[in-house]
Amino acid sequence: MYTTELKDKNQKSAPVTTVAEDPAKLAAFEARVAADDFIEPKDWMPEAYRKTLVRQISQHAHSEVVGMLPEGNWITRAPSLRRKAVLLAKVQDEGGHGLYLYAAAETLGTSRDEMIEALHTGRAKYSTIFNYPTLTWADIGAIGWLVDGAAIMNQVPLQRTSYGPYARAMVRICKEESFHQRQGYEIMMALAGGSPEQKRMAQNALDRWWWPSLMMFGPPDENSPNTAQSVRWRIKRETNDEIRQRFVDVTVPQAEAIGLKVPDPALTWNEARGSYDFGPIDWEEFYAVVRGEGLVAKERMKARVEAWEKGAWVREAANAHAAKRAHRAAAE
Ligand code: FAQ
Repeated sequence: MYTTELKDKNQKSAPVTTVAEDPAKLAAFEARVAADDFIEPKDWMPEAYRKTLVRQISQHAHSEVVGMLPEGNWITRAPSLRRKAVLLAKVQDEGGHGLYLYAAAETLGTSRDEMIEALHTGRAKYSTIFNYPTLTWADIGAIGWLVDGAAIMNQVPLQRTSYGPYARAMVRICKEESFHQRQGYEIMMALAGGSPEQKRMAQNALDRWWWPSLMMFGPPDENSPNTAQSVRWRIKRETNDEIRQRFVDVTVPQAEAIGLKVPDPALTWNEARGSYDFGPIDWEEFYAVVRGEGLVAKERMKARVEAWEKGAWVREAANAHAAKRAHRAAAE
């Protein structure tokens, strides 16, 4: 179910093993999906649908939790009390998103412990974006603006994903992500309108985060082994390339509005399409980061595992407290 092995871009193998399903049940399931009904935990579903959901939700949940690390590094270095309070709240929100998503995956029969174990042993994926370092305060602005911006673009359609618990988790997550995006853009706005040095810092952050943000949407549709089936099952409502294009169209004017330049010499407005044409993405870099070769991949996983181990006493104390309350309630 979990793997760090990425299907090579030229490999067109089926992403999930198909098992023979009862044709009548399958037809009823597909009719419900086609009618835009939500599928709920106790409903019958094909095994491949369940596996695809667990795979995507696990990747998503881990991204939220690992995503706390690059920003967490800056909480103690935020330039003012206000910025510190906002960043602290944002990082806590990301932890909450991870929890809603782990809970959604649990309704599909995969426990949080299993998922966390898969993450810590390198078998589960998380977004490539979090394997890039946060070098300056402007990176915190760029993450909120671009990374949360990309996350919202991807997650808004997921509010209508066909699996009920995932869709409902996304409604709340999207509300919080839009605050995150705005706080990031506000940081960028302040820096871009500040001293020449601050503006350079903002431009430098945009230069480094732009292309990795476009990679967040996943491989191009023709090399995405999961998209076609996931769109058929309405797990994904749109394809990787469609959402990536929308992100570019919305974000380029935002950069221009604050006097920053998107680092893409090929970027041009295409009047006929009503969209921007943009230059080629370095997919070799994407595949390398997915394989675990990101600049700070090892550091991220070390920090995650350490946090998990150091937090063991909290989990033990919470369990002991719950057991004590249950014991008392039973005695009464
Ligand atoms: N990084 O066939 P597809 C956030 C993998 S949340 C790593 O196209 P699919 C919040 C993919 O898993 C950000 N791996 O796959 C925040 C698959 O491998 P597998 C995360 C990637 O699932 C902000 C293989 O490549 N959001 O940022 C990536 O149909 C700030 C083939 O790809 C979500 O996860 C990647 N970028 O489409 C937190 C949203 N892209 O599993 C803190 C939900 C692809 O077969 C601070 N997920 N892969 O071994 C999705 O919508 C989808 O899973 C996609 C990929 C669109 C990411």
